[in-house]
Amino acid sequence: MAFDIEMIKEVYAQTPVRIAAARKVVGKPLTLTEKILYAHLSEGAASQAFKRGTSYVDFQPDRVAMQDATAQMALLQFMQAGRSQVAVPSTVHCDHLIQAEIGADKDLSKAKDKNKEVYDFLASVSNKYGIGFWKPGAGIIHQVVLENYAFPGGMMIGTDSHTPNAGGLGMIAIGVGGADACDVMAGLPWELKFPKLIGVKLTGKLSGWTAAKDVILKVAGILTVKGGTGAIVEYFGEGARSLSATGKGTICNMGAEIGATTSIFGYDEKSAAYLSGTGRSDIAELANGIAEHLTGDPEVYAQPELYFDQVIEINLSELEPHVNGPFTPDLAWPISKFAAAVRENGWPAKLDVGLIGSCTNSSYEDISRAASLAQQAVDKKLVAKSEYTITPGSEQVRFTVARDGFLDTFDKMGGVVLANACGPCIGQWARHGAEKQERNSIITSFNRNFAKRADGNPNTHSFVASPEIVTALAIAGDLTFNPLTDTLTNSEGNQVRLEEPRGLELPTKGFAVEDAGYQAPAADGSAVQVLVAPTSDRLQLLDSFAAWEGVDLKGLKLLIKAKGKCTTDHISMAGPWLKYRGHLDNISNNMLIGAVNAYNDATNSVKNQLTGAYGEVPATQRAYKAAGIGSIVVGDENYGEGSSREHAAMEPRFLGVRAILVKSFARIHETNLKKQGMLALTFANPADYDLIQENDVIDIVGLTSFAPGKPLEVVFHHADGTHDKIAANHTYNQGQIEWFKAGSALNLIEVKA
Ligand code: MIC
Ligand code: SF4
Repeated sequence: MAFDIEMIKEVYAQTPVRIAAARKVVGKPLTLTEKILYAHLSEGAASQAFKRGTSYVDFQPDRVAMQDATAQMALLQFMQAGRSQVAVPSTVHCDHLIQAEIGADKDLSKAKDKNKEVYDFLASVSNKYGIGFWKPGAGIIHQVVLENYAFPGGMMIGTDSHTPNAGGLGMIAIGVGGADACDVMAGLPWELKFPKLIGVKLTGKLSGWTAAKDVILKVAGILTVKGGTGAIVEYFGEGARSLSATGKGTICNMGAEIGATTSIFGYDEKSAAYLSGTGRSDIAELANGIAEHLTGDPEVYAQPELYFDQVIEINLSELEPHVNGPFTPDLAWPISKFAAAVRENGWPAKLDVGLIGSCTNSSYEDISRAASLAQQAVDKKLVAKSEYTITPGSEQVRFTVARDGFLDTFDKMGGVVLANACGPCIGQWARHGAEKQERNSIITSFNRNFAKRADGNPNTHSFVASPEIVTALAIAGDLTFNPLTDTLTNSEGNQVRLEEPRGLELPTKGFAVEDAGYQAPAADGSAVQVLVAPTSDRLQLLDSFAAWEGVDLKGLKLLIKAKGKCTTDHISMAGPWLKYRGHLDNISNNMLIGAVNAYNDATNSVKNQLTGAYGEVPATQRAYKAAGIGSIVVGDENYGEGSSREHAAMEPRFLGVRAILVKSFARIHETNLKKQGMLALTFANPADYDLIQENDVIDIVGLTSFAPGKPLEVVFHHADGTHDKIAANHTYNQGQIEWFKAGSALNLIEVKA
């Protein structure tokens, strides 16, 4: 069904040849990352010693994966590209649109009903263009990919920022916007700035309460949410080899939270065991045949500081379990310091809900280790004080853990098993009472904990930890409980201690599944009709964006000067808005509604410069659009952090915003803006952020000689008649400037098609 052994054979035939060619030009030992990148240069890209962080390089990924919430826009664009079939193996996964409310079965059948139009659309487009379709209930994209498609030494892109999960199996897997996926599916090369390389040397071995999750929680604390921007993180060392493949997947998956392009581990015995455990021993055999090419050169790992741009060392034997948060995934607390942090900061110590699962922590190992704690709770007569939910990552994992009795154990502890889907992780959570906006705490084994993300309540303090720590804290119902040192009072009034969690990396009886939920496409899809009703409020065919008018942009209004964190959740909220992911006009009504206006510290309240009145951001921008006036958005550091959703770039484009001018960008968002024909600019001098005033009229000058490496000029005309002229940097190369001129990258593919 799932993997394409022929394609993998081809990749493995080319890999040694291409690496040998790279060795000649680079002239020194190679990291694993370099090997895989060089093995995937597109036909046209000559092998040369690329400059890290500077050279734009064309690659040819082996496959594409898309999840339902982003696939809609990706495929609407693909339909415009004029091709009859996808050029590389591609899949769609229905995971984001299932709302968690009661439990797996009821929630799934409700979702199938509610999202029928969208699922039918995705199924028929997939069928038509040769794309594999994973039905709702089959699981979360990254788990399904890890189980079925990821392979050592491969390269894939996915329309989701957590695509790097496959790095756990030694694949370069990168999250992108739908427009990038559209290029690759159309057979075009995929462009990436040759990344910087961060090496993480893992020594020692995990034990006791510490889990793979704690490695990435610790790394997030060290590197922060922007420290990985433009870099690939390569893990190595004896500690790396001791981690299970799914544990490695967790680390790579959450590497999205440090802004890394992706993260990767080398091929080793654990990878081989996982491949065999998931029915792919033939791939393990092939990989064994070229094993030396599926890991970095020994010289690199012996003296990493000579080959990586930055090196971090973590001793797994000394690593403590961590809890990160609230409101940002990089606020890292070792468990021994967490209780004091909770008290000192006045965070609600009572824990309302513990949630395990998600794409990053829903493996057999995760679930079995969490279940060992649940079993102890039952045996030791502890009644879990918090609500507790479990989202399995795939039907295969769910079926297997059900067979092995773990779901029954959770049930005895009062846990609720949710559908194999993203659910609460992306705000698909009908959390009763959230609308009261009470201060409360939750803890999850997910990736992200931005304000409002899980339940829409800005006062929910969300923390991130391993499934083991989440389970222990849910049993205690108290964030200040440290399972390593503290006891709990059981229903008989006795003090009891939770022993260290235990689990299995892979099921001893093997994985099993009745219906994995896969639907293969038609061999010839030319007769398949894809229908989009013109009256639909969920799907809308795209119109091309207008080409650049050929002159400097003058007389623009300031739509909003966003202050502080402005993630894609702030720019294009998910949760209730996910339903409009296939309808650009409708989803544009959420544009920037979560961003904080620097002039009044309020969200979704900006000054309409035409009337002087304050109004909602989307409505204000629609007023400018109606008046034929362009605008700009100003932002702070790491603007567009988080997800790959290109809606965060398409909405401003659609509503007539011309430029986004910020202190710095997150990688995927910056590319998404460029693809859609927007100007993505950064302050040459970040302090110039302070010069812009609420009533400014803005000009962007220099576009007629827009060129790589040459800053543009932005003039802020203030209301008092004075002005400030500043330099704005950009990272457009010549090809990307052509996208801007054409109105979007897609406009160019359409012309060529
Ligand atoms: C997320 O975790 O934020 C999401 C929801 O998976 C997004 C994709 C989306 O917005 O659809 C991501 O990570 O890219
Ligand atoms: Fe889904 Fe959450 Fe993973 Fe995003 S981070 S893919 S929403 S489970």
